[in-house]
Amino acid sequence: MDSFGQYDRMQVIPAIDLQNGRCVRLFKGIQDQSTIYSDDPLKMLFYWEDLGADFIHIVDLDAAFGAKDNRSIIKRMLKVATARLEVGGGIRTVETACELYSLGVERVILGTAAVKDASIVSALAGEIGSRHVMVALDYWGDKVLIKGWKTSTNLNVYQVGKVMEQQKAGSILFSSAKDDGTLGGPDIQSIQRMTKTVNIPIFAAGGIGSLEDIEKVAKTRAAGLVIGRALYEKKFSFSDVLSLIQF
Ligand code: AMZ
Repeated sequence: MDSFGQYDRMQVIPAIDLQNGRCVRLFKGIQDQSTIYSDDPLKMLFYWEDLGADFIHIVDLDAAFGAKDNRSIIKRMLKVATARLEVGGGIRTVETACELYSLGVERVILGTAAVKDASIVSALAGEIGSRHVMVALDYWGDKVLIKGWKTSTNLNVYQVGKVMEQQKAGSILFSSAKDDGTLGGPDIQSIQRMTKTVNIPIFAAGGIGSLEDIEKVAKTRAAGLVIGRALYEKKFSFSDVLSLIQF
C-alpha cells in the first residue's frame, strides 16, 4: 500500500503535550526546558477543534518520563472531543492501550514498550486492529531514543521501522528529537528515507517552523505531520495550513 494512499491529503495534526496538567512545548524534548502555553488542556482541545483540526495529537510527557501521569485529564478530553485523538506517552501494556482505545482513542501510540519488545505491537494490533496502533520512533542521528528521549539505544531507526511494520504497526510517528521545538526546519532526508524503508504511513514530527517546511514534508510522501511550537507561536495560522494542504 502506498504510504500516502489511505489518506485523501496529508494530515496536519496539532499537538497538545501535557506536563503537570498544563499544555507545554519542550525544546529538543528536554524535560526541564518547557514553555507553558495553557493551563487548560480542555480549552486547548476546543481551540484546535474550532480551528478545524479533525485529528489532535496528545502526549503525556510526565508518563513518558516515567513520573506521574496526566491520564485523568486525557480521559476527560476523550469524553468531550469531537476530533479524533491519537494518544501516547507511558503506554507500556496491552491492557492500558486497550483501555484507552475503548475510551475512544483513534490511534494509540507505543514508543518505549514497542522498542523494548516489538511483540507488544502485534499483540495490540490483534486486539484493536493495526490502523489503531501507531508506533513512535523517536530518534537522534539514526539511533532510537526511549523513556522520554532520555535513553539512547544502539538500534538503527530504519531497521526498527521495518520490524514494526512486520509486527503490524498501522503507522509510524517519526520524531526528530534534535529538531523538536526548534522551529529550525524538519529532517527531510530522514523522513524521505523512512518513507522509502517501510510501506505504512509515516507521520513526521519535529522542527516545523514555516508553511514552506510543511510543503517540503508534503513532497516526501509522508502521510502526515505533527506541529507544535510553530502553531503556538503563531508562525502561521492553522487555516493557512488547511488551505495549503487542500490541494
Ligand atoms: O519530548 C519528549 N521528551 C518525549 C516525547 N514527545 N518523550 C516521549 N515523547 C512522546 C513520543 C511518543 O509520542 O514522541 O511520547 C510518546 C512515547 O511514549 P512512550 O512512553 O511510549 O515511550
